[in-house]
Amino acid sequence: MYMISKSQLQERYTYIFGEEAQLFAKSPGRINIIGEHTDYNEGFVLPAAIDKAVYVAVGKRNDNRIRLYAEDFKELFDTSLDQVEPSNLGWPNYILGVVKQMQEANLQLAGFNLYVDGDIPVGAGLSSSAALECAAGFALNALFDLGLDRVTLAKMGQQAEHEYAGVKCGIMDQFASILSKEKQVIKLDCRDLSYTYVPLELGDYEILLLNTNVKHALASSAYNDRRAACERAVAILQEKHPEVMSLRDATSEWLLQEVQPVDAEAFRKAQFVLAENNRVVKACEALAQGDIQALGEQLFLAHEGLSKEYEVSCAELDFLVEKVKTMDAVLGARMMGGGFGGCTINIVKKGYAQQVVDALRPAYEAAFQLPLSPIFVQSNPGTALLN
Ligand code: GAF
Repeated sequence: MYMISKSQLQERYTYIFGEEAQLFAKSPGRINIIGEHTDYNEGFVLPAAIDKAVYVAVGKRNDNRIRLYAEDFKELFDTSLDQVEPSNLGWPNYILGVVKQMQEANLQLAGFNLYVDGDIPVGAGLSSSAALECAAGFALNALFDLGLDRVTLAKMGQQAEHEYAGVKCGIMDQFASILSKEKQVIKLDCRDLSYTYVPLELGDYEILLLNTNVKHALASSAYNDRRAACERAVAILQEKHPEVMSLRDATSEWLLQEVQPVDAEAFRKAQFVLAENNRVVKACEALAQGDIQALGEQLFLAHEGLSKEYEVSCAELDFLVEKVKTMDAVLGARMMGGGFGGCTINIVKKGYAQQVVDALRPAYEAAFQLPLSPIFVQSNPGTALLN
């Protein structure tokens, strides 16, 4: 069941561009059970696509123009294939960045129109930007018969984010959007992109997201700073251990001996990454054994690390995680995604979600003068064409 139907997309596309769209695609947002800031350190992540998505409608043009329309902004953007460059408007960059990747791979594109709509709350940490990159890439791949596989499209989306949005992200979000399967989480090894699907079976529990409605303007630069700190730690380790290619190769002892005396900040960040990778492994074991309590404990521990060591949380996220620790109906919670705002992910006893929200809301809204928005999500398959 699609939130935005193909006929709605066709109607809007025709209204905007004056002719019919040829193809429609949908690419979902994602949750991540555990494993934050591990992807760009060649570690593990455990994401799943959700039932909220970006939808695109595309059609070929007879000239070399690229015309894009975003329903959220009611904005039209126009350029040509030989002038693909970052735009000040922001949103076109997620599409243009992917087009640039295709051009750099010498793929044959022609002019096209692309219409975007979606129902992923922006700024909630549910990867609406990765979903847009994947939806656009997937649709253009089909429209121009480019023959790209899903992993290549995920990598192009990631590169678009680096070059056109300025965020040096890992591969998790694009990978989850494009490769997810219903009722499964992906255990992805970001070192070699090998992956397995793990059934998301939570027994008497379910996932509840709590959106803080905080969007920090400096989130991208803080994100890039964290990545830089991890890279510093690797560079220090390499002086004595040249075989170290990423924090995946590091040991706690080496971090203590080599990095701590030289760069205390890089040490703390790297230490978090090593611990977070171990938590993903433990969480997968807990999930496989149906031990949801043990899974929940790993989430609480992850939040502690993200907040105190990695320093990517904020007062609003900390508040929500602290409060649910005292609730019997919640087995685990943590901030999710890059951080500095967005959502917490909570493992809540079925039938108790509303009670949890009602218990948190007055205190949250009084403390921060922001609404608290629950988001109920189901795991969903990845990117697909709409038939
Ligand atoms: C953002 C990034 F895009 C991901 O690559 C990942 O690093 C995540 O933050 C943190 O785990 O969503």
